[in-house]
Amino acid sequence: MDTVYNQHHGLHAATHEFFRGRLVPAFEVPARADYVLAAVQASGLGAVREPVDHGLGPLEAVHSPAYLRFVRGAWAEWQQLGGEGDAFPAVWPVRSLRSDVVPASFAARMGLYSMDSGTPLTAGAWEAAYWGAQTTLTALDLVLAGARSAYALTRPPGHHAGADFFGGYCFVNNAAVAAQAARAAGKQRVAILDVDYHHGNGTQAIFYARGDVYYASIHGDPQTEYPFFLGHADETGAGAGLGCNANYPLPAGAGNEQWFEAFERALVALNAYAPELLIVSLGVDTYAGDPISHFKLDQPEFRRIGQALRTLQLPTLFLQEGGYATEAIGHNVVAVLRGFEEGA
Ligand code: OKP
Ligand code: ZN
Repeated sequence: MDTVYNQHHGLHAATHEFFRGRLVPAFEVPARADYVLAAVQASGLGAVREPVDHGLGPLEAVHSPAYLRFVRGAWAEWQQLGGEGDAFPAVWPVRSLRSDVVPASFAARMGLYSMDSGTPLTAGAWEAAYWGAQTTLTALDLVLAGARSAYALTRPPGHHAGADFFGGYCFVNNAAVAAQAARAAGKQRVAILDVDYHHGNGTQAIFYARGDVYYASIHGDPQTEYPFFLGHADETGAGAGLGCNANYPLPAGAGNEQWFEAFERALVALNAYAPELLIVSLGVDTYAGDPISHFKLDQPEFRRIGQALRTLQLPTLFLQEGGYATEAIGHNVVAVLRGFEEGA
């Protein structure tokens, strides 16, 4: 299995993020990808390739052009205002406020186009997110050209980003960009399976009313876990997408057995959808050693995840999402990819 990787991710290097009202050292850091790259190179899995630039078009097929324009220019605006350090939103257009008028104020637009204050907008955020999407699209090309699977080694992650907002460390929704590009390339039914600890609210929302892209996620129960406001089991899709969204929330603290029970139910339902392509939002923050998440998966389980995914017998695109136990991410990701290559 080949990997697509880009160095531009390193330009997005937040030092701090807000946590419980204080600035704490950032969790979503360049070293995450460095560790994964080292593990991939040591694994002999396959070649490591560079992304091909597909331009803004595939991003605009998922995100609003106004949102993309804002993120692209946000750092320059922030600098113009004399901003010091990374930019954070602090005010949001919640219920009873208007979100149909785009304010002139930068602070107001930061809120209009975001969902939380936990996502530092850095000097290189746009560049990293843009090339993350190109990395994803290049890995998709490998699969569309007939490869059994490919892995997009990207950061920042993408699954919390919506059509017109950033959040949860995410700016561009790579899974959604890939699914939409696969549809444009002629795949009729695409399934996204999100195994990150956190519910992929952005991905779900983008395809919620569509029958051509199926979304399934196993994640920490939003009653207590980020992103809190989406990811419940009764969210099954709307309109043409009814029955094409499946959430498997599990309580914080869930371990190997509980997680795999839900995962296997998700695989059965996804298989019944009969997709032509599988996109895996591969977060490994389900690991017991993850510093911000609360499932208890042990290292051998990651190989089992890959083995189980292979049984679907689908062209499969793996996309990197979360995983914050920095030194363990590489091992856990490679274990999934190896498990997939080897089978049971
Ligand atoms: C992104 B991905 C912890 C508070 C939660 C947001 C977590 C985003 C996770 N400091 N902050 O799904 O791995
Ligand atoms: Zn996560």
